[in-house]
Order: sequence, then structure tokens, then C-alpha cells
Amino acid sequence: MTKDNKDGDTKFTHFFDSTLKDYIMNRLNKTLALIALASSSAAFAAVDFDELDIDGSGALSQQEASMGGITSATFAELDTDGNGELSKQEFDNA
Ligand SMILES: [Ca+2]
Repeated sequence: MTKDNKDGDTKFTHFFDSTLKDYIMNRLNKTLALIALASSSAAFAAVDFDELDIDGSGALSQQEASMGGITSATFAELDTDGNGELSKQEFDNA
């Protein structure tokens, strides 16, 4: 009786462990997928010209561009007329 109960417990524990593990892994994968989706959406939103143009000047200063993750090297590449600002057209070339 004691042995049966112990086996039952062991089986239950094993079942519980593997089920829980599957559940956690499943949740974890979904969570990671959501995080990936959320961060890619956030990255996409962060490079929206109008959102980065904080002062609404219609052009991005290097500081505004850097908030969108645009490095100074990239900024220099995009600033084709070299006026120190990115117009929407220059930005769209990114
Ligand atoms: Ca420019």
C-alpha cells in the first residue's frame, strides 16, 4: 500500500514535472515570440520620421535621429546634402 502510494506519487510527480515543463517551455516560447514581436514593433515605431522629429521642424537633428537608434556614422551617410539635418527624403533613404 505504502509502496503503491509512493509509485503513484512518483508517477504523478513525473507527470506533473513533464507537463509543467511543457507548459513552461510553451509559455516561454510564446513569451519570447511576443518579446521579439514587441521589440521589433518598438524598433519600427522608433524610426518613424514624425515621431523622431520632436520639435516638428520637418527635419531630424542628429540628436533626434540618435533617439531612433541612428548612429552618427549612419546620420552622416544619410545627410547627403551635408546640412546637418535629415530631411524626410534623406531619412526615407535609410
Ligand atoms: Ca540634410
